[in-house]
Amino acid sequence: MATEHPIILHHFPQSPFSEKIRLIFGLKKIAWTSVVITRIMPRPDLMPMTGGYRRTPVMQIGADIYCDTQCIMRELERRFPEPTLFPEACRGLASATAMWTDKAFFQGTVNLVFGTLADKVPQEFIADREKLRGAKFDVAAMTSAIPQMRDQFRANLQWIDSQLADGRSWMCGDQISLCDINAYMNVWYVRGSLPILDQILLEFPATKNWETRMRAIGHGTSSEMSTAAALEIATRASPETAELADPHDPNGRKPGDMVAVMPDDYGKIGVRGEIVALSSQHIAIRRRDPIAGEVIVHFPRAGFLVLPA
Ligand SMILES: N[C@@H](CCC(=O)N[C@@H](CS)C(=O)NCC(=O)O)C(=O)O
Repeated sequence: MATEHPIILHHFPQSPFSEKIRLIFGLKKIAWTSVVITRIMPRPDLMPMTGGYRRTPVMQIGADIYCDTQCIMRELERRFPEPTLFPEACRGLASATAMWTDKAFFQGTVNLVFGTLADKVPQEFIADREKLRGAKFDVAAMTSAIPQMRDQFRANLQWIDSQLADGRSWMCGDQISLCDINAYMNVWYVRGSLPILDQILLEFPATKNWETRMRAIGHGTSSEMSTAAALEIATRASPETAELADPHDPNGRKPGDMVAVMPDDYGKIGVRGEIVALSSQHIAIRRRDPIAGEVIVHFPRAGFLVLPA
């Protein structure tokens, strides 16, 4: 479906979560606009749009702002249904894999990467990620835990490998799905950061071939835009999300309620706004920002808190 606003991804090249979305652009052959943001805060052109949500990536379509890869991929699937990320064989599980790949699997991968990079990790990056997590980013502790992290990474890889063991091309069968995109992020991150992946993959040849297939998908076609130009688009556009009530909301929330939405794990900055649309998997809130004007910010529900504001 064509849209009059460009599909903008705010991301940075080393971001594994952004890689998921770049691959979806490749898979669905979507033309997109790349806005490269700094790897650490501040991000003065992006925060007026998100209302303080600071994790990467963020997708922007006009004055609609999509936070978290769960939410971004659902919107991309809605606009570009082919090829689907949710084949029948794993329609529900495909989304649920994020709770494995993005949390336990990813935390182990991050510790392995930064523990191995050790004193090459810049001090400003450490300070920024300590703020993000509200906890020490203890590279020395990660370095001493490398043997444990290697064990964890291997155990997770083995799950991918046994899924592929019958010779299938993709984790759910002969069609690629979100399961592949979600799991691949961790392999991609180690591939790009450490020289040890080929050695680790020696015992997992099916996973190595799958990695090659995943990489071949590419990133589709993109053009570059500055952060300032993207903000200007949001400022001029009006949000396009229609009001949607949820008759089954277990807490009786409804459009018009004021809430604060934040992740439940890290980057826990509450974004305040008025509910516009909600469902079991999605909440959209309207904000009026002194710089960006009226925007609607979208979040997933799994892994997010919705608090009265
Ligand atoms: N659950 C989030 C996780 C995103 C995430 O943790 N991204 C990392 C970068 S890959 C991040 O936000 N780092 C801190 C930052 O960029 O400010 C998602 O799926 O989008």
